[in-house]
Amino acid sequence: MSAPQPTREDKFTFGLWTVGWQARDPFGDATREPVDPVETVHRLAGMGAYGVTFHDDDLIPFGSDSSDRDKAIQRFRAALEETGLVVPMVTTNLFTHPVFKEGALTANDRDVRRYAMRKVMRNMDLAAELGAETYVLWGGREGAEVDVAKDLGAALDRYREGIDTLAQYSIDRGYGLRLALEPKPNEPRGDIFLPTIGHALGFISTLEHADMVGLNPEVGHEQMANLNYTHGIAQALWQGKLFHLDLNGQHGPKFDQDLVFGHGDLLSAFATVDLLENGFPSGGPRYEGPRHFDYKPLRTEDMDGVWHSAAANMRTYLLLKERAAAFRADPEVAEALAAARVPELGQPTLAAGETYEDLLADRSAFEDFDVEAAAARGFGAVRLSQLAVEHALGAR
Ligand SMILES: [Mn+2]
Repeated sequence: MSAPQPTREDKFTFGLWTVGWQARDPFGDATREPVDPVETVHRLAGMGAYGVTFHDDDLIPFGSDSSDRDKAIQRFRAALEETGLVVPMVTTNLFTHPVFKEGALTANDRDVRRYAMRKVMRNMDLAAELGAETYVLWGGREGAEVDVAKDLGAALDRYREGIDTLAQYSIDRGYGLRLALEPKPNEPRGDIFLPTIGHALGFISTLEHADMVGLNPEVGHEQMANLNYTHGIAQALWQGKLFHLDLNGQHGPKFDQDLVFGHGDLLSAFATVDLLENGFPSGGPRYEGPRHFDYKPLRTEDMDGVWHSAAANMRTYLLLKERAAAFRADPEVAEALAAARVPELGQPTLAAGETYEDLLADRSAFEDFDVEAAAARGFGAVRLSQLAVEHALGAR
């Protein structure tokens, strides 16, 4: 099979912190040197990426004075201009410094909450300057290990206050930044607030500016909670809340692995790419944003391995895109989908203009409905599953 080459049109983006991860883990020291963000921009551009994203501290080391800060931003901007890479999303590090050990926007310590809010606002200024459209908030330290050490209701009040204030800031400054919450069930905290896509969607509905707050769901984070990522982003998309996404790989419920996209549950990755590229079979909203990779090159890798892993994310995505297109174009798949009555689900249950009174009067719907015959019908889902496997394996 020939290797598809990534181009800008594929809209692949990477966090500076991905290839820049020095592979420090709870048990071991860094195995790699830091990477200059300017080098990352040039390397990724050379591979066909579309853009980069960053936390404030990825670009401007925590505690930099204003002249060092200006210098870091200036060098980064020059690299963007030279390569044409864009910055569609920016986020804040509210988790590394020990000041955030008990939380940031939901810390018990009010001074820490005020500091966290200022840290986000300062970086929203930079995000807007760089033309970003989405501002991600991952609350890695928003949570607890000890239930009675938090007022859980007040924590949600403060979370809502924080997001409402930041949304108002974006509106008043004319930044046009939409906020995207990133759910995660645990790690680094024992339990993190807004642990899944569903929790976050419920929370967003309580916000003052709910219209400009959506989600940035990550593959591994949902799979850590033993949930189906494709189903999760499908609901976010259906509710107009899929503002951005983090693609990576994970082997089920265990620590956050941040593997290369497709290097965990490959069939789930196939379904994810099929949804992103081909949409819902019956139509509806489509995701048009960047295909953003949030992964960590394995700790075993040297820098050659790091750049190889960056390319692997894009290559796997493009291969799955080809395979998903082949699946959708296969007449046998169309026939199997029809046999499974998948297209029928796109038909409203009541006919146009039909009321529940009409339904009550329809004897064929109930009194004369042959329940046993309907119960005996097979749906051929295994046949569809095998067709998907064969297409994913390139056997068809
Ligand atoms: Mn992760």
